[in-house]
Amino acid sequence: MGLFEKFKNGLKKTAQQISGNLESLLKGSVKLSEATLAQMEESLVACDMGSETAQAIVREVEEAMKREEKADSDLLVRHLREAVLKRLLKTDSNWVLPNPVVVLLVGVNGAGKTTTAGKLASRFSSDGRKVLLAAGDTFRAAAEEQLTEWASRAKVEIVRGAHGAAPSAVVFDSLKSGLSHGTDCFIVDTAGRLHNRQNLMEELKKVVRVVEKAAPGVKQEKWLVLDANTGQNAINQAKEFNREMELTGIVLTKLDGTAKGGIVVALSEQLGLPVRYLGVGEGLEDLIPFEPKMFAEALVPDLTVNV
Ligand SMILES: Nc1nc2c(ncn2[C@@H]2O[C@H](COP(=O)(O)OP(=O)(O)OP(=O)(O)O)[C@@H](O)[C@H]2O)c(=O)[nH]1
Ligand SMILES: [Mg+2]
Repeated sequence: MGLFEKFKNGLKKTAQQISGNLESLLKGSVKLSEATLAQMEESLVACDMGSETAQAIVREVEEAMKREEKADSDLLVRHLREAVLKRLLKTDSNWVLPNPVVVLLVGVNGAGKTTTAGKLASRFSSDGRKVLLAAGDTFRAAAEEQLTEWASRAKVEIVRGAHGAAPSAVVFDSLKSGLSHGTDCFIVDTAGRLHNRQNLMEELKKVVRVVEKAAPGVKQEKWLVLDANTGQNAINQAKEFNREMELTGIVLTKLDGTAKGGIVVALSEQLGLPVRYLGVGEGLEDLIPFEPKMFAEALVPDLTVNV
């Protein structure tokens, strides 16, 4: 299966729920009823968009439909997709990976940080960047081995510290060694942590400060790695991490599974945080750059394609 198919497959259920529902709701009807709108809102909430965002979208679609001559289901889908896309575009600039850059991957346990570090290393290296992986997870015994495995798969260098060393010390060492050897892309794996553990947040902030000091002028990307199956709690996680360390983006993993996808819209609307990459599997290549239009079309597909 191609990457895009994996991604579309993951969102299929959600897409069917959103567009499929509308189709049956509008069958034979000439008017957009309150019940239809309520049902639409419900399906948006069910796919993790959050009630605030879902309500705003439904209101917008309702307004747009008032200007149409009939309550045609294709039109309804189009307006819904436009409302979703508008939100995704809010955070979409013509972003490119800075050069040089330090990409710091943070998030709760098991979100997919280490896997994502490996995938990103491979991608950026293929793009011609000189990549170095920094094993900033010095907490879990097997973490460094796991990242070393990814480094060899991605064919990039890795810097490891002593077990139990401060993550900031490992990052400092990797900067020192990398910068003198022409590295222009540092990817830092970190230990999983809960967003409400203050001491662990301080540890991350220290990493950020060390980079600022040891590599002044090097842009830092601070990406929260989020499991797409987290549900609405993802918003809380993002808010907390963002408050502590001013995130610059999100990587949403495990979209190949039973993920719902609406969380991307909520993140965009409520936090203004851009999604940069989507994880769609456990392999080296299973990563796709986030594209708003592609995402909106997968989430709210045309009825003819979908049902
Ligand atoms: N299906 C699927 N599985 C993924 C994806 N990304 C990561 N995983 C799996 O999720 C599990 C956890 O991934 P890790 O990369 O170890 O997660 P982590 O955030 O580094 O975990 P900690 O270091 O323990 O906090 C592994 O089994 C990965 O193979 C993805 O995009 N799709
Ligand atoms: Mg890890």
